[in-house]
Amino acid sequence: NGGNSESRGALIVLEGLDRSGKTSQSSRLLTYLEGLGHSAESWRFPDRSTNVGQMISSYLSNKSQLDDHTIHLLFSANRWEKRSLMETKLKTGTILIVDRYSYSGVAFSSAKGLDIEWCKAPEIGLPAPDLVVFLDIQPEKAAERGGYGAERYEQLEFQRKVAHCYQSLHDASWKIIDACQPIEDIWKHLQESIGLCHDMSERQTPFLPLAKCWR
Ligand code: NYM
Repeated sequence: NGGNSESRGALIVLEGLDRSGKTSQSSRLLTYLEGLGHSAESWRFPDRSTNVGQMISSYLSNKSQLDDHTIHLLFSANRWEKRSLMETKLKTGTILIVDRYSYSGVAFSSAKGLDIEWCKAPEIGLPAPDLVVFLDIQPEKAAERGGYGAERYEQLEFQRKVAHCYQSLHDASWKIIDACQPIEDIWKHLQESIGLCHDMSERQTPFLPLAKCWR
């Protein structure tokens, strides 16, 4: 029912540590949803194509230094600058598959020691996901996967802290998939989770904003 303005699109978020397999699963999901005749798009945060995104990219590749609070707010600003487009797409029936969202923002910054409530605050009011899928992998296993790149945060010790922070973020609504399974099994579980969400995208209710109480 692509482009059908009668029903809104679903906002599907994929979260997980670096090297947990989010990117391959999102592109597979996109192909799958398009194959079913849906209007769907695959997005990722940070979106490095904007001015803010370029500042983030430069920070991640160690070309610039920024205060931890400053970079946190830039990651958030990078989502806010895409908000109206995100909402337009959802309202006009496009399913958005988003590789990382507010939860990455909070998990990575609070892993540095920033206060978790302070980290959540700038995310309040962004569209709330209909489904959050967490690709669960032990930091040690992720590190074995072809090694990390040279970007900031891609270190085992830090990823352990991020894993711990993700633990305190997720609630019962998250779909947690063991990311150490064979790739076909991960895909099967992801498809099942999408099945649940599919009904939701047929509904005409507007999406909710992330509320103050989000975990
Ligand atoms: N990251 C990503 C954050 O620290 N905060 C955020 O809000 C987001 C969206 O950026 N290590 C971190 C997680 C990743 C890094 O992401 C770049 P990717 O998915 O490797 O492009």
